[in-house]
Amino acid sequence: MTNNYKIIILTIATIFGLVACSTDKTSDVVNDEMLETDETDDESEITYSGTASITQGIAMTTESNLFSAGTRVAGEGAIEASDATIWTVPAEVNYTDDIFPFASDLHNVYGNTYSTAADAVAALDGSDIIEIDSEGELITGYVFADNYFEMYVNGVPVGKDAVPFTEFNSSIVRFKVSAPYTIAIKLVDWEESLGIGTESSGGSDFHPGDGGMVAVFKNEFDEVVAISGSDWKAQTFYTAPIKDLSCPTESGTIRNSDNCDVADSNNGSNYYGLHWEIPLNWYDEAFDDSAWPDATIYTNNTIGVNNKPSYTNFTDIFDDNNNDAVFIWSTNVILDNEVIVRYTVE
Ligand SMILES: [Ca+2]
Ligand SMILES: [Ca+2]
Ligand SMILES: [Ca+2]
Ligand SMILES: [Ca+2]
Repeated sequence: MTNNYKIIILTIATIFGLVACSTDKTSDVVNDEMLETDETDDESEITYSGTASITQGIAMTTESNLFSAGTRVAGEGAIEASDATIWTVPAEVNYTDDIFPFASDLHNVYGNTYSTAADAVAALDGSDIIEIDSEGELITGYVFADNYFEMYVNGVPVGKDAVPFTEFNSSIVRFKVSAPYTIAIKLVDWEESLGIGTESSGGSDFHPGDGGMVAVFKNEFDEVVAISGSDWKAQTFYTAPIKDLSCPTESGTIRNSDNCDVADSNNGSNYYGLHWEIPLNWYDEAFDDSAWPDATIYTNNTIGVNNKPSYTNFTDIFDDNNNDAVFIWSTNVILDNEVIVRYTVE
């Protein structure tokens, strides 16, 4: 049950601004302007009918670039919400944690690029295989994620994406496990303007990028045992940019921003972000995801993969006529930037 309530958005920027102005004895003009701005903010009570913590504006950069070879800068930031909680944007990840293994390459212009999945698998020496159950089946997973993934099976890390942002890449994970087992993946649609979910694109400084993930899992007989689809669960934990806080709605566990504006702009510095806490044991087999929304499916055209060799080289895997894996995400593939998907293989 969600209660409607009113919050007064007093931005961190305004607080800092007032502090700065109160110590600035030389600029009465600026002081007057700031006070007027403050009055305006006080009057603008904004109706937000959801459970998220709300941030406004661009985060403080805490990591300038996780992957300096990449085309777009994959930074990380921290930002304080109106309820004084602090959030890592676009997501807390294990990219620099050596204990969390990298997935192997299907196609990665900074690593190995293969023309076929068979070539990519043939190049592996077995040291990549994560053993969850010693007597388990060898499962090979093929993943394309826009932009970044971290995958667990029964709570065990089995692979993280080699490229956090761009260029687009695709990956292989291999693990030994006994059914039933649960696949849980953290997905991040990375951002250039930290905290507001945007990137520079098409002449606009603040273009809301999109996400999307497709995955296929096969056993050692090359039989498909799981594909991404609407029978997966998907929940969002970070939604941005939000231009109007009265736009997003919640119904039960559904965090809906489908009616929110996604148009490009050249001034996103006051946009909002919505943040929800991720359950501590989200990757465990025992985590109860039954109340989570089903994944929403998206076409290849919507995700825009038809010109990307990291996808098109492997359509025999991702677009199998008999077992067509489809792109999944939460309900909003543009505004939802940190999404967790889960699926149990019986
Ligand atoms: Ca990637
Ligand atoms: Ca996005
Ligand atoms: Ca993206
Ligand atoms: Ca497909």
